[in-house]
Amino acid sequence: MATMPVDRSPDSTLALLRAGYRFIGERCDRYGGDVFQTRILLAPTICLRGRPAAVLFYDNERFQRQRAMPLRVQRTLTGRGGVQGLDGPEHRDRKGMFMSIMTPTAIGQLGQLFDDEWRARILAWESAGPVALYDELGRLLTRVVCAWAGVPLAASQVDRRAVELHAMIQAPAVVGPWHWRGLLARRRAEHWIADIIDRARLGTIAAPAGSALKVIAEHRDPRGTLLPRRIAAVELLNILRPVVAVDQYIAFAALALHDHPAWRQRVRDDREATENFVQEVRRYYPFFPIAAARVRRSFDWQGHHFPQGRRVLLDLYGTNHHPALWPQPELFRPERFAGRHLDPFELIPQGGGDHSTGHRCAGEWITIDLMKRAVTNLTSVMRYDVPAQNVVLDLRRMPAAPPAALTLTNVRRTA
Ligand code: HEM
Ligand code: MYR
Repeated sequence: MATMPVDRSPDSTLALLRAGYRFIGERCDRYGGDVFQTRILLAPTICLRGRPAAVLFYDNERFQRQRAMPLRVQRTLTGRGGVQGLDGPEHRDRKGMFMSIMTPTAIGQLGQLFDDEWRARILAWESAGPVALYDELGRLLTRVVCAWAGVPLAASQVDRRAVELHAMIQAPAVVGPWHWRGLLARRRAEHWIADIIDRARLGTIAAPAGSALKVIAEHRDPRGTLLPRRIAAVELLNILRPVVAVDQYIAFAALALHDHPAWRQRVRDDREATENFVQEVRRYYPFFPIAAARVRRSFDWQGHHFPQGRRVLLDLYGTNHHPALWPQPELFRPERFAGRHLDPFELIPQGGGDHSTGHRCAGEWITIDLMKRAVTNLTSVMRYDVPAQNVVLDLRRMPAAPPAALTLTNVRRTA
């Protein structure tokens, strides 16, 4: 049996929160491999990165999600009782519910609403002062996703719901006031959405066929039972919150266009270049750092023992920056995707493996579609200046901070 390198610190939770996205990668580099053990949240935890590790991690026979996600993440980001923590037939059924919402027609409708809103907002941006892109997009996506999902939202409520959805995303990996803000935001948002689930079930809100509200409010498990109202709210928020979170990737795309101006021309009227650019944004920029699971039954892998119940973390960011998969990983080079066939375990910013049978992100196609549209809108529908500003990627913060800082001036509509 090979000895798994062990991080000597008695507990590395604070080190993880301090080192952020590079925590696993730095230690893997130090130990000269892609696996080590440490203690996180006072319990032994195995950390992994790379393609073979991703293949292992997404094997449902070996890993389960029950009790995998730290409570502080559930209480803010994901909610409790939702799809992320289910296994086996229960997961298959709940994931089927999500995937049934993601038809090409529905994704196209969301995209059309997004483009229409974006074009309408340019007018307001033209006459406004500096545009804080991330905040603007947060409100825009909140309006768009609620309209798409069938969730009624008064114009006066847009700001507060956008702030709540952002607060949940910003809270899981911080301590103190920003964490508390996320706890409160989740309580309020679950209350808001549970009430809407009740009204959809009573028929006092007419949820359109195929909308997320209708599908989730009316979903019956294999025993024919409706989801408890609080779980239905957690699941509907599992659509609303991450669609709003796409604003972070769009802000990263805007930052990449600013830092690599030659790509502004290249992506214009070129679908393949746009696709490659968006994939490189998802690979290069830090967002969802780590996926978590527990060993279902003891096994050995590459000579290392994985005991039943052990928590295992897969470094998504580190896999997207692994030199064996991505030559010169710290360079932003969209052309690396030209003609490259991607298997399901290489580019994993939104998880790996299969969407329907595993825990890979249900919203990956939506994310890519919205990002492509955003890149087209930023390059072919408007022009703008990016005033000198200090936009530094801080990999110690999860999620990384800079998109919040990106500001545009002199916005003009061009098409
Ligand atoms: C799961 C990332 C957008 C819905 C996940 C996972 C990651 C992720 C890393 C977990 C993978 C795992 O546990 O192995 C992201 C990122 C996004 C994004 C970075 C960019 C904003 C979306 C969107 C939606 C969505 C737009 C819905 C419209 C979900 C759901 C799950 C999930 C429902 C749970 C899947 C399951 O447990 O089976 N996402 N996501 N996400 N995501 Fe996303
Ligand atoms: C979503 O809302 O589900 C998608 C985007 C969330 C990004 C959150 C980034 C920070 C999360 C730290 C969690 C650590 C998980 C072990």
